[in-house]
Amino acid sequence: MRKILFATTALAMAISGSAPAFAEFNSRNIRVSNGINADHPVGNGIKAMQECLDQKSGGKLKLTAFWGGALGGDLQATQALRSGVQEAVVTSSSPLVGIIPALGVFDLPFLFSTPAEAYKVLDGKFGDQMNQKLDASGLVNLAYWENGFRNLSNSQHPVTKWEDFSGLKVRVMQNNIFLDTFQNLGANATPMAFGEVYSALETKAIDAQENPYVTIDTSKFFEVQKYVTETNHAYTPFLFLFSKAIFNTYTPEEQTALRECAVVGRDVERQVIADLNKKSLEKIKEAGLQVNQLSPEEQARIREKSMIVYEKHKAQIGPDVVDGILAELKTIRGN
Ligand code: TK8
Repeated sequence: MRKILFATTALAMAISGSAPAFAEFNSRNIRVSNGINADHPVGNGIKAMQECLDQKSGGKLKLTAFWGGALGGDLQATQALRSGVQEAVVTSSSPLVGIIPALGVFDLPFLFSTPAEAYKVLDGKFGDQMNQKLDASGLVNLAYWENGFRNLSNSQHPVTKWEDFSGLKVRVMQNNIFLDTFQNLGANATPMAFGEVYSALETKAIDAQENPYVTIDTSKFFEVQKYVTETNHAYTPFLFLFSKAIFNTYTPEEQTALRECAVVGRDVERQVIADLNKKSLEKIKEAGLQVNQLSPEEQARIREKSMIVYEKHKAQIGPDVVDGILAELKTIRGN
């Protein structure tokens, strides 16, 4: 009898001995919405993040992704986070400038020149400063994921120089800085939510849009466009945002797991984008689109003429924010 009792107690102890590792975790269903499709590298990032969460939480923290704007566009989903009715969203920073004007700094044309320097700024002190502003607006940014360098596509003619933008009906994100950048280029710019872009291109309500190659590929814009120009005019980050109202109800262990695993997912997502970029470009060409680069002279000319946008929006973004990022880029570039 004693032996049995001892055995049972030992078993119970063995079980409870392993249990405390996950005792601080509750079963959570975390809805993550996106405007892009499941085959975008964000899909790979979410998968990697889930594997990490499974390990840390013993399978208790579950991500459920909603693709193609199924839970609403970037802005709508972000507002749902702020009011605590949705857990998470992977969103572009650009449509959120109405909530946090400082985020407009990432919309400034030709700000970043390489992914590497963008990572240094976003994953470092400057990114933290922006995270504090997001936090003050009810949004916890778990990590900066990647959207990538944006390029122009259109259905009208090749764009090889400044003058070719003239009169092009270009969809821009719901963001004043993008609106001004394209108006300044002579385009007829129209702000529009991402979810409406494909059909607006298809029905010729607009001629053009701008997004990274990976999005032109996975959101199938190549089906309704004829020309692509490698403009690299902006690198706008994705934010992996969590509702602060909901985050605050989670245990510290759950919060830490989410933060750490969002970084694991980020690294996978960025790597997949780096690998997919070339393949997406090949796919776009194979679909029959004409792709061109800008000559270095023309690239420099467009860049130079776009600098007026910095002055125009500095006050609204916050002079300290604009000067801060430019100073940090100077240090990173070593000049
Ligand atoms: C997807 C958007 C998209 C962005 C845009 O929801 O709106 O053009 O680049 O990726 O965030």
